[in-house]
Amino acid sequence: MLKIQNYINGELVAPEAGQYLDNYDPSRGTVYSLIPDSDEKDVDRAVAAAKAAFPEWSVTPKDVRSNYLLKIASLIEANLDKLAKAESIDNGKPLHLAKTVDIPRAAANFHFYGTGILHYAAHAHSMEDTAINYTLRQPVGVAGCISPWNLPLYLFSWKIAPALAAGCTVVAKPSEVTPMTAYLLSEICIQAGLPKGVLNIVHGLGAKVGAAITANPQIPVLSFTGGTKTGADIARVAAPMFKKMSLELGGKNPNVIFADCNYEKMLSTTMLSSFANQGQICLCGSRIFVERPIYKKFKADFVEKTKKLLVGDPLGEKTKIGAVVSKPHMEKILSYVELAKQEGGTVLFGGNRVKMDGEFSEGYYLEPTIIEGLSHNCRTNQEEIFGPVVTIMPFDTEEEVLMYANSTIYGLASTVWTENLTRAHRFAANLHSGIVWVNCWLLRDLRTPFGGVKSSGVGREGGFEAIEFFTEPKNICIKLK
Ligand code: TXE
Repeated sequence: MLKIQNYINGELVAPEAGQYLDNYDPSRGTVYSLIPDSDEKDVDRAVAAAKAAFPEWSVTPKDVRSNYLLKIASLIEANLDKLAKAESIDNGKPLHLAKTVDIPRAAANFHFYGTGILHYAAHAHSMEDTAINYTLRQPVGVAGCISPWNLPLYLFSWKIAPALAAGCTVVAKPSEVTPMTAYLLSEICIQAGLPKGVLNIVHGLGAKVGAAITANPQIPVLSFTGGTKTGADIARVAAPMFKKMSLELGGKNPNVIFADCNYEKMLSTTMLSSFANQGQICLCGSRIFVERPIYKKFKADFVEKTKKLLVGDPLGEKTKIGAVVSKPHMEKILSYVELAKQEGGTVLFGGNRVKMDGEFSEGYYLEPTIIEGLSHNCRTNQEEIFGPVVTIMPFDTEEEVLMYANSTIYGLASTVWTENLTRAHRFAANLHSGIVWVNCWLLRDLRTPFGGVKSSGVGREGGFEAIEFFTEPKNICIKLK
């Protein structure tokens, strides 16, 4: 059985204590590999390596840093099939999704920051003939990067690439639920000749390895993506240490459909925004609000199309819905379906575990689920479920649906469907979220600021925002006479 190794100081090494955790294949419900059950000692070794590498890496010319990132990007592309299959087996997502979204985006993340750093410039402020001010942006130091299980390599690389581009060295921790592609990335970094200690990957539990990274006084900057509760736990430790933090947390995103929308485009995209990656994307539109004149038609069409989504083996060509990531997560999602019924909801379709046969009989498969008849402020419509479960609800006025959309503690992403340009601009401006898609979903330009408000997080990733996050601005004022 494969024993995943940590990547510390340029080498693949066992955890100091020699302990390992089971790593499950969610499509079969079986253990298929082992991951290091690392602890504080492993994190200390990784931090020492990152600290030792920082002086040189932080002054390595940008074009040299860029070349390493571009080399990693091209090796990810060259290993697309292997990485995509590994991601699909580790996470349970359809292979097609890993091949067309996860892994290409991981390569794009390294390519984007490998080129972006060459064009990043800071400002100067002239005081005419009195003085000149210039802003020096220097890499913060050793960056801690902690990422979740839903888009493993995609989100792991989304943090690591800008940190390395900015001149930071990194101690990174992937989710213990989906460690495989982070391990394969270690091998790629060795192949790319990345200098030792520049990137270190320590596998293990959040409460042990994640907490050790968070609390380590030699890590002044933390980039985290995961649950809102965990984000709060991290902030509670890091804030009194005055660490820089980027927290990309949960979401409970509204999908607002006006009667004048381009109906066919809306319906096909809503299938994706509802159920892609088994609904395990923080950007999924899990609360669907439909203007009353088209509610009945939408309900019938949406249920009809959802019934046709094939739930099956993630490696299957025709599979649209794979396995959810773990047994505890499957049970959490099913508990929300029960809660919805207790809150007065009607399950229009789905709500059950899909019992497969043969080698998949123990896999974590759920039916895509549509629920109607709930109030906007019940728990089912307020709490993040993070599975293939959406609620639908009619509305009559723009003011009413704006109140519904903004009524949760979250504020990550919103989707709006309307052909009325004035309304699109007005409604988007009034939504409490960091991202608004109009007549599209998950259309991403990596230069744009990415992140949420309220309990969806603090800070922004993407574009030069991420380079600025991993650097400290220093104003230097020079008297001219
Ligand atoms: O996230 P966690 P999980 C939401 C979603 C999901 C919930 C929990 O609702 O059900 O979060 O998912 C590490 N100190 N999202 O369990 O626990 C952990 O090891 C430091 C939304 O995956 O937040 C993992 O590497 N680190 C999200 C990472 O944090 C800690 C995507 C995320 O784990 C830690 C995923 C600690 N105390 C889940 N505890 C999004 N916004 O995309 C855990 N970790």
